[in-house]
Amino acid sequence: MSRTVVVDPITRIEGHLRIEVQEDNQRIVDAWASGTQFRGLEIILQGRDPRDAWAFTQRICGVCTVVHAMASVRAVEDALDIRIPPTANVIRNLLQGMQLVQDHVMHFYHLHALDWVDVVSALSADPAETSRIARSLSPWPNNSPAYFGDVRDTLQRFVESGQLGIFTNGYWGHPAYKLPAEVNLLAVAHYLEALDWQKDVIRLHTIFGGKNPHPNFLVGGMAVTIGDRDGGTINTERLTDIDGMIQRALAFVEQVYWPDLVAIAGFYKDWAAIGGGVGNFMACGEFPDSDVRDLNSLYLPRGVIMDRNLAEVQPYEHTEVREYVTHSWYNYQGGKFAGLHPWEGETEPHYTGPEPPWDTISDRDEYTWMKAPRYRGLPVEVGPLARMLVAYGSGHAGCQALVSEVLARLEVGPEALFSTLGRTAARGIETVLIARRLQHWLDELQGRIASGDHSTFNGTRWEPDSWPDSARGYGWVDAPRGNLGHWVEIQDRVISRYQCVVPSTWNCSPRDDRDQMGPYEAALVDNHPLEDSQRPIEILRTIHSFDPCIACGVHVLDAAGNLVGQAATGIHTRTSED
Ligand code: NFE
Ligand code: MG
Repeated sequence: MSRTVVVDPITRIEGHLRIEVQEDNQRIVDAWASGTQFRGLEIILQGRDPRDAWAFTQRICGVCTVVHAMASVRAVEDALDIRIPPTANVIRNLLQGMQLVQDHVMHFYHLHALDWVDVVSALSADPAETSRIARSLSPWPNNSPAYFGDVRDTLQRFVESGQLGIFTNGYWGHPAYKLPAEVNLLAVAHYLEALDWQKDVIRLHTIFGGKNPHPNFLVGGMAVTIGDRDGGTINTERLTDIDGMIQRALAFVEQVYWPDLVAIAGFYKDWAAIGGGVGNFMACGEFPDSDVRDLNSLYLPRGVIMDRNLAEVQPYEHTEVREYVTHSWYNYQGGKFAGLHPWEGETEPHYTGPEPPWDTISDRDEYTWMKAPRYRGLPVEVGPLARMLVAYGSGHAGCQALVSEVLARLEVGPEALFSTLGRTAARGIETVLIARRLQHWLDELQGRIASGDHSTFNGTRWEPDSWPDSARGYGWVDAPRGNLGHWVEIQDRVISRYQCVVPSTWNCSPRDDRDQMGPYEAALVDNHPLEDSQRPIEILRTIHSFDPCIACGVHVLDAAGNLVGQAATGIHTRTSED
């Protein structure tokens, strides 16, 4: 007898995600991922000035605060054949690089760690022993017995007040938690430290982009001026401030996040054989040296890996992308089995039920607001694991060194990468690489400034009368959660069509025209345990390892902000006869 287990909403994510699985004998045998809220940004953009699009698309998400603006300005620059000055390019790298580092650290501590770290168990930790462990792992200075004693007392006060606050609703005490109490306390201390750390380092955005979240962008460059005289926004004092943020970002990544990740992973090695999924991976690459068209200059390379074959990295061609709506609440003019490239893309919502409140939706033909993107007809995973596999397979020395270090310390082989644990480890590897790279970009910026290269804006195509009557462009960003594409079509100087295919759309994709599962779904049926259907922590582990953002993935507000379907909250289990 099998059971249907519904987790809705899955917490600690951005947006509304519902997971339904079929469980049989404590294994997951089938799975459905559903984005349950409709949005409408692709429609809102029609008829608007393409120079303004970034400010709208950026509101797709409050987590990846930079990347939808970046993808948008790159799409418009591609359409209008605009090259940005190298100084603007390096400023974009710094903004995006710091966002990735902040985003990944926050994901680990605030969105994912509590799937592995039992907060309540930390109450019984011995602070002296936690201190000894901390000193054995890292030179990070907050490591005294008194410090960890204070953290434990703070946690104790939370619990005694009856309000676990940010720690409410965990499956505390679940036997799947494997860390000793002292390691749990260490992780809780760093959870709290990471909150303060992130708000310090992300001030880099306020200097280069005026504010955070949602710093300012500009088609043709960046909206900053350089110079110590003339009131430039980038001056010696601010560069010193940025240098400090970069140092503190790197110190936390190398001395806190990375050692914690490797230490915690050591207790969960069984998760290196669970949750792999589709086995196809794609990266559009990121961080161009000076010109986004020079793909050889990308710090993280572009490519596709099919069927877990690390020996062959294939080229990525955006023309091979199609989106399907066979199992989604949309209509295409060409019917439910058509696959459309985003330049021909359509966004026509068509909700076919069920009426809320929902019991299950997995038995419906259509069950999500996510479209199903496919590459050469196949589902692919995007994100840190995809990027690190492509970098590894392409011979990226820094990536290979860190991958080898992790595999050696965990005593596992490369096949362990294709798993829930591999996904979480790859995010850490990438964070170390980019945190180290930030200093390189700052040095480059300072060198350009010293040599008088102060130009941050190319205005040759700013005026619409310099544009062709019709144009189209593709803007790509390898965002924290993976390959992001914006496709714009401009007719008579306004946007005639705009399509976004977003990392979480790739990963949270439903089944397609050929009934192939999307990456979340496939990962949940890949050797996947589910011990206690009332406390489905295993589902959280694998889904959170992708770092889901459903606000991004659906990206399509009803103009009035209406919730189209009101889902039941929480977890329920239904036993079926089959
Ligand atoms: Ni809303 Fe986003 C990232 C983008 S995810 S977080 O990273 O693009 O799909
Ligand atoms: Mg879309």
